[in-house]
Amino acid sequence: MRFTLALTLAGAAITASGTIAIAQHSAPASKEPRSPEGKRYLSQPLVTSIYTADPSAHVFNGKIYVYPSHDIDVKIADDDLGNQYAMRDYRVLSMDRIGGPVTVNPVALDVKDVPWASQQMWAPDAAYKNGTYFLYFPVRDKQLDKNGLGTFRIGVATSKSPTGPFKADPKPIAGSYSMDPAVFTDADGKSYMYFGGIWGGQLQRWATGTFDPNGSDTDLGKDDQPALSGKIARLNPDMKSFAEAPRDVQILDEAGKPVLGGDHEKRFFEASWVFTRGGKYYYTYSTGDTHFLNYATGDNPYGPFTYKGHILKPVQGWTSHHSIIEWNKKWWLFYADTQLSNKNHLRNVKVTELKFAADGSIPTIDPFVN
Ligand code: FUB
Repeated sequence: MRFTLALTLAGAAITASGTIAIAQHSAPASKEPRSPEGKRYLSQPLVTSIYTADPSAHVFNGKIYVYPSHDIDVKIADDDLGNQYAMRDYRVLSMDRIGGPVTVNPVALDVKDVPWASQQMWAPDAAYKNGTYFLYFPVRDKQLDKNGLGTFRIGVATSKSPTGPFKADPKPIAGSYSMDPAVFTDADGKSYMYFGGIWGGQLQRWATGTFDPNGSDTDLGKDDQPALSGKIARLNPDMKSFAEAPRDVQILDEAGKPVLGGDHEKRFFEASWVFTRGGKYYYTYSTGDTHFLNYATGDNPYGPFTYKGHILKPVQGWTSHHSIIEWNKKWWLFYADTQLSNKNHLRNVKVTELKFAADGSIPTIDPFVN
């Protein structure tokens, strides 16, 4: 923690708008931060004045905006449902260039201003269309399950500014459930929401199409069956409603068979993100309990997608959640670890360059360097 404070004070400047800008800089080799195991980190936190995770990055009008979860320090023990992730609001990060100063903007949306929500504002995403910015966010509603917790739904909020404040619609998106929305707009202008996450994200409770409030808290014990799939639904032109019932995003293995539930290094857990490159659709996601970021490729937004490999090896901390953008003729992976706190629920967003081989494959990134 001593290091965190020093970095914050050395690198922070209050801007005219009253927001806090943090300059990234490298520490001298001798003072370079190291993991509890003594490893050097591949990259440094984008900001240190607040804890951030689940970074959804976008380029709007040539500027980079990151829509992260805003982690807070609550005294809740870690559990498989993720109760320790008790976030209450969103704050947008913005920067003119990667490697430059990062602005932490004021609160963009607070859970108290979402009429249907109870708690846990988890990984958001954003989109822009016709002069309006859309913030998509998962949060528990007020319909309690067997654990006394609300059911995750996905909400939408709008603003004329990419940094908010955003105004939430009075109800969640009809037909939405689970968490981790990621909105992808294809070259033809059609937009799709990918979403879903198992365990705390409740996707396993929707296996029959309707919510089972007494259903399992995990996907365990079904190793020989096809793994649970993330979901996709095309959005209507209003960007606020589904144009169709959600469908499965199927991931096939190298033999063309569905990835099985027991294959924890390949199966979908949470954190969908889609981009296109070289005519291919890349479906990327987290494997949760094995802590990888993976990718699979297909030839249309719905898939099926064929598993190709790991994008990122496990970071420090339990969760791994990311986004990928092209900026300034290079590709960038935004991700998060727990460098600043070494606590699973207090994460910090980072960025590193993502490379592609000539055949479109992605060499696996190690979040630590030797
Ligand atoms: O940040 C809360 C949850 O943890 C996210 O929604 C998941 O993707 C995981 O990062």
